[in-house]
Amino acid sequence: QEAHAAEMERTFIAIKPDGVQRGLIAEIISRFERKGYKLMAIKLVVPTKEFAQKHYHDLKERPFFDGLCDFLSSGPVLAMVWEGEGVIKYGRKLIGATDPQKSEPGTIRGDLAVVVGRNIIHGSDGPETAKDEIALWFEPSELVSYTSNAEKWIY
Ligand code: 3AN
Repeated sequence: QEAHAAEMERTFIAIKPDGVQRGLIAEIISRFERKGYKLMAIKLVVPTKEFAQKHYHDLKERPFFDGLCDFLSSGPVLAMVWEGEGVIKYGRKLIGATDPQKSEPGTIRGDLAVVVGRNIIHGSDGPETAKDEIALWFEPSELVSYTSNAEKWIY
């Protein structure tokens, strides 16, 4: 079980200021938790605009980049690291399409959001991004390694 745990995939998930302000923290966390993913790190932070620009650096050529960075830095963001088999890809599935109008019902954005500029949650889109985003948002010492009793019933 220990060797297995060491290989587990991790992703960075953030509830953006709209999700926090709307009181959706518990709702969103519970979807990852009930699925069987494991919470490794969590903190509530108000990012600076410079930090938001770093987080979204891939989008800096897009017309909505400035507004997006203003928005991410406009209030508390709940930053998290979740771990589990396939968590990067399946986490994106739980989240739903970027545009909530195109997100399926049953997904977080499909059930809880209406427009793309207020889509309440971020999730890393691949293994490299996950590694970079975890390193940007968290110190290694903030990741908590532990055994959960549920794991032997999930895997
Ligand atoms: P995702 O968050 O699904 O990975 P990205 O990386 O393409 O999608 O976009 C990052 C964020 O940028 C989105 N979550 C959304 O808040 C914002 N965004 C994307 N497209 C638009 C758009 N056309 N207009 C406004 N904001 C957008």
